[in-house]
Amino acid sequence: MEKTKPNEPIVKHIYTADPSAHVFEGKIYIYPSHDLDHDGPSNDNGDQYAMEDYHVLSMDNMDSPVVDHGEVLHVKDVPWATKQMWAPDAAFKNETYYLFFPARDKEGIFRIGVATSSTPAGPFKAEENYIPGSFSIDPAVLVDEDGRAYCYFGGLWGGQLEKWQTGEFKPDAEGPAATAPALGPRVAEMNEDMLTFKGEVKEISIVDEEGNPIVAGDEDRRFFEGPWMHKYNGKYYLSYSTGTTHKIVYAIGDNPQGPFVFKGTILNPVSGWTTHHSIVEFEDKWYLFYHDCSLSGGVNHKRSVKYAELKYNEDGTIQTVIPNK
Ligand code: FUB
Repeated sequence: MEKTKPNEPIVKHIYTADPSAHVFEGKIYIYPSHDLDHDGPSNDNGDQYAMEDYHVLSMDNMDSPVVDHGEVLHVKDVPWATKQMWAPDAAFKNETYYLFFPARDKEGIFRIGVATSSTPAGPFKAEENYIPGSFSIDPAVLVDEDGRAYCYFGGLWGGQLEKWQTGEFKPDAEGPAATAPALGPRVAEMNEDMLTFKGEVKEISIVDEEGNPIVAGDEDRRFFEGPWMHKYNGKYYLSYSTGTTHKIVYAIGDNPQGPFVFKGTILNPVSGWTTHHSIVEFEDKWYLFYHDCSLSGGVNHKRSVKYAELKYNEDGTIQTVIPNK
């Protein structure tokens, strides 16, 4: 098996995307989407992202080959789900590994489900139902140092976040006006069981340095999809994709539920429409895991996971990663 190199696909035998990287049991485990190698049509609803299962990948260290632990969960084994197993994440608590994932339910509405395993490499067993009160896509779960866990989620367009502005699913709802505050990602504290939300789902506020909300028309800075949360020097870093402008950007806050002050760009646009990432510390260095479409020659729904080292400035801001295309 080949060693991994920064800014190269970490595996080439399957297409992988939306990597959520974690250090479990002293290794890096990566929980990606598994892109299907199909030639069907594309649209703004994201129908081309027709994924059916998840694989888990792991690396002993940053120089070692990547192990593909195989299929760990298939949509046919998720009682409530019908299709589109999009960007997942994983967390460890209660001596259990939890896989969080979005998929469409029997009514075509995106929901967030959980599956559990006694090992980070799976296989995972899905719960009977999705998390009650969950909606939209792209869950990312932070287990904070005090043991409290938070689930961040949300995505515009095909991710359906616009349709939940009233708290109920409205199939024809559109996003806010360009001058109105953008829709924020959602956060819910998890119960101790890690299978249910503790309280209400809250909308996260992202503001500029003057405290003004980032507006919906500010496509270089407004939230689109793919929230990720990490901590650095006691601060909470919320990072996400800007979708239409194809950047990974970040905002910093003092509280895991916000508000967050917009700071800048972590990753410039990659090849392909989507961009999606995670951030992890391993052996005293920080890494950005991301994806692009270079291996498929630019096919938006055939993506490959890569990584790059992430560096901070002394003031806690992050140096922008310039991807190779
Ligand atoms: O992989 C399907 C969707 O594309 C993800 O849920 C989004 O974040 C985007 O990467």
